[in-house]
Amino acid sequence: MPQRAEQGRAWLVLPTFNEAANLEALAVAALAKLPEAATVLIVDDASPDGTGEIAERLAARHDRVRVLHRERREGLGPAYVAGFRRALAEGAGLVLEMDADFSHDPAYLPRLLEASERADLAIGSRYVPGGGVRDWSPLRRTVSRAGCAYARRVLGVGVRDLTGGFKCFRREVLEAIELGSIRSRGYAFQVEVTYRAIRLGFRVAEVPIVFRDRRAGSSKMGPAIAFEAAWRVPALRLGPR
Ligand SMILES: Nc1nc2c(ncn2[C@@H]2O[C@H](COP(=O)(O)OP(=O)(O)OP(=O)(O)O)[C@@H](O)[C@H]2O)c(=O)[nH]1
Ligand SMILES: [Mg+2]
Repeated sequence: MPQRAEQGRAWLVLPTFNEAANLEALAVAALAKLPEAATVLIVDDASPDGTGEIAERLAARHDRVRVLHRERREGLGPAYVAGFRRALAEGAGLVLEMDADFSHDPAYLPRLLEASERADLAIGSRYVPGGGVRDWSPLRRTVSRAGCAYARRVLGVGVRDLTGGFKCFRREVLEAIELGSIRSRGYAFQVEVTYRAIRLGFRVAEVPIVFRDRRAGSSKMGPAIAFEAAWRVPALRLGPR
């Protein structure tokens, strides 16, 4: 079956900045849930807490783990673009992305892979029946929900969880969305890639997930990232296509 072959050529891209307390356990848990031949690519932006060294140790121990070290912290968007390019260059058939802090449970990885048999882009979604958020304060929940509703409305799309970062792309999607012209750095990046995929006519499926607060370490989310998303979302409509 061609799809099985594609799942074997799955690459999981894990962006990290100061995830020393989470990375090893997360990478091991993810490897256990992925097909045997899948690859895990850690993209570390020179974390000062030693995450890069942990990634190197993992790569030395597991031949399915690779590391891409970047010199400077540039935000999630550029880290993902670099990771996606590497995965495509190495022949990935499916490319997955997730946070490296246990907010995204590796147990959902098989469901995303399965959904990508029917869809070009499968999204782990907090805002479809069966999905949800644990641990967050009422304020953070409201901000997230309102952000998603705002983006949906402004962009006129039906996808419910536009800001989430737990996804599985078929290779063709990443080849088509012109990674080089993406300027978003924070959450806006997640909105931008999904919106481009929709505009190009790719099939998008939402898979319910329960999102939890990060297990350890500190958040990189701040007002600058939320502000970027707020002004960039309307601009996406005027984007390349
Ligand atoms: N390579 C790289 N990874 C990043 C950067 N910023 C965030 N990340 C990673 O992207 C993922 C999501 O970032 P988080 O810090 O969890 O941001 P968040 O999910 O908005 O915030 P919390 O919910 O509080 O955890 C995590 O794996 C981070 O380590 C960055 O500038 N470069
Ligand atoms: Mg997080």
